[in-house]
Amino acid sequence: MNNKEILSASSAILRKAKQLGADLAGFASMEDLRSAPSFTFAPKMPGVDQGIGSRNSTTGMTSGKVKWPEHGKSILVIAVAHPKESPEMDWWFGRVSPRGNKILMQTIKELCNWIIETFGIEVFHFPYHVEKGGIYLKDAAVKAGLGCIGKNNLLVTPEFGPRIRLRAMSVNMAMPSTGPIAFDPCMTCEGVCRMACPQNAFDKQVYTAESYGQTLLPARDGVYSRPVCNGQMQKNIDFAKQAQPDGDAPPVKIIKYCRRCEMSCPVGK
Ligand code: B12
Ligand code: SF4
Ligand code: SF4
Repeated sequence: MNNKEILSASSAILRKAKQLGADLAGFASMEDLRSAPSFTFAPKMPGVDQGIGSRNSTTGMTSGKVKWPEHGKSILVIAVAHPKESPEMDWWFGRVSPRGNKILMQTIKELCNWIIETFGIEVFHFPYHVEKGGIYLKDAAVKAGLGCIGKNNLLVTPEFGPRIRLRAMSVNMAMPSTGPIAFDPCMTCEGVCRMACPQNAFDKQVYTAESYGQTLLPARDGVYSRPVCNGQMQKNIDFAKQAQPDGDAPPVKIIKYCRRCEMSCPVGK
């Protein structure tokens, strides 16, 4: 494809992503992403592949390291809004994945098929967990121009604030990157997200630039404590109540993970 055709394919793919269910979509270069903060930090972080948000590794990579797909030049990141008015989009019904997650998976799946049929480009649907072949999605979203990393350690978008969930795929064609964008609402905000945390996960300096050899750290300045936040997730599991999802289905535990640092942010609709 020549440059004009690549530009036209890129716009068509981004349009299609939105038709299929994405609220936001963008392209990042895979080469750029290799040196992004999460990708360089995670392999140095103790316990990165242990705990609630991780799985046993099937990639053969060492802790925190990403297994990059062999054939992939650009990464397409999509976001689905999880508005305050629809909290159930983020709930786990027993072992059944949340509704928002199903929309994300289905959208990428359909997009993969459509891209192969339309352009004949090789694609790869990234699994959610890095230990299963996934990537660090927030950094990918920043590079794709969807938003910035906020003081709450989440991707904050101009449209929906941090109330979005992410998923990604790679395409074996160098698409023009759609980011990053000049957007940083945290510069002028006192950090209500941090104050809203029920576990005070942002209270102490946990990581320093000197120890990790990089200045961009969890929650920007290294104050986000993963084990403390993880403790809250465990509580959410332990105290989940049994309820009937719908119809005649048997009752299951509905897990509502903490979202206070997300819900308290004033940015977005
Ligand atoms: C493991 C995991 C967890 C673990 C550990 C979290 C952690 N951050 O360490 C636990 C279970 C505790 C957890 C909690 C939550 N999670 Co979680 N989690 C993940 C997962 C699978 C991997 C994250 C990870 O290990 N990152 C690596 C660590 C080392 O990086 P980090 O702490 O994020 O810090 C880096 C960034 O801040 C970055 N950074 C800082 N400044 C800058 C600046 C620039 C320019 C750039 C590019 C990057 C950058 O550099 C830091 C490293 O140096 C991702 C999905 C994925 N595949 O990416 C979801 C994900 C990050 N989680 C998500 C969510 C929503 C949550 C929760 C709100 C719980 C919930 N209800 O779902 C909380 C929020 C916690 C918080 N405030 O960060 C969403 C975030 C959406 C968003 N708006 O950003 C993701 C993307 C999943 C999804 N479905 O979309 N999670
Ligand atoms: S509440 Fe303020 S500091 Fe926190 S993420 Fe939102 S804008 Fe940034
Ligand atoms: S998800 Fe809850 S416990 Fe974790 S940092 Fe955010 S507010 Fe704190």
